[in-house]
Amino acid sequence: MKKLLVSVVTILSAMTSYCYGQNKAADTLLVNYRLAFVRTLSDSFEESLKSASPSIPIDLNLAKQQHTNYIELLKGLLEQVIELESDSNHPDCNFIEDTALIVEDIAVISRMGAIERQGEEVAVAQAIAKLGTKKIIYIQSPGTMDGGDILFTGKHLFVGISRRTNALALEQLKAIFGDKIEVIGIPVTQGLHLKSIISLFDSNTLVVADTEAGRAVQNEISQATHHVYTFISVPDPVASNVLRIGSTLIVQEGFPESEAILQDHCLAKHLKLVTINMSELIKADGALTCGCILSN
Ligand code: CIR
Repeated sequence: MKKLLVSVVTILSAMTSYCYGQNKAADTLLVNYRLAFVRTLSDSFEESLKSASPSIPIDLNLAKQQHTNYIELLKGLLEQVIELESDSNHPDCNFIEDTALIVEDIAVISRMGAIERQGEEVAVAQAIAKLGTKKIIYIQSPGTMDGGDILFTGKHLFVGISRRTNALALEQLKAIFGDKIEVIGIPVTQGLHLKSIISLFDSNTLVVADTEAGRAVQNEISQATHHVYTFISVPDPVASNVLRIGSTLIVQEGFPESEAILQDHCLAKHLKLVTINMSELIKADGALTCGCILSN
């Protein structure tokens, strides 16, 4: 009996470490990006789209400095950062995440939900094509998609159905990825994008805003995935958008309560938390993920 018990325990512990190993491997693969595309902040940035009414005036020089700091931070974490020139006809062009989605060897080029932003994707598609390693697929009209609505966890591709991304784009994404990854639509009732209220901590853990909209998204995700994710709830919606690259978690500076919560989780998972001040980009609804397109 004792022998049998020992064998069962041994098998169980072997299974646990195998699964842990698998998860760890999946996690590493997911966040160990090799390169990022970024786009210089335009001189016309003060004219960017803003949801606040009245909008808060932007300090352009400070915005440029903060954006440069962000790019420098990425350069320290990645093998390659490809910087596209700004386009003054597109004041929002530095928010490059919205223009395309890269998942492994597939790049989906957005048809962005805000008409003012359509066209930003042209230079981005050209730059991705130059890599020569990605199959490029365009979202077709009348589908609209902003990259800020796409949350990829390795297991699932969550697609925020928002003011910017519609159900037709969701159908197209299901056709593109559906045979490999489960693609799930998540209604976004408040805020700009899905990732304005939820983002990736690791392949099993998501950071979510402790707001009505955040809780609604958390419930949707939990139910649709049979509760496979753990959620880290933070009080500041802006701080719910974190940027995970390798073993570093980039967090917005200036939200101490949320930062303390994230720091505890980082310590538990041996991750390094780094903060960055993006006050001027926040005024144009910019989050941390929106400044880059990451790729392995
Ligand atoms: C916009 O309204 O499209 C821009 N002002 C902000 C885009 C932020 N994008 C993102 O978080 N993915």
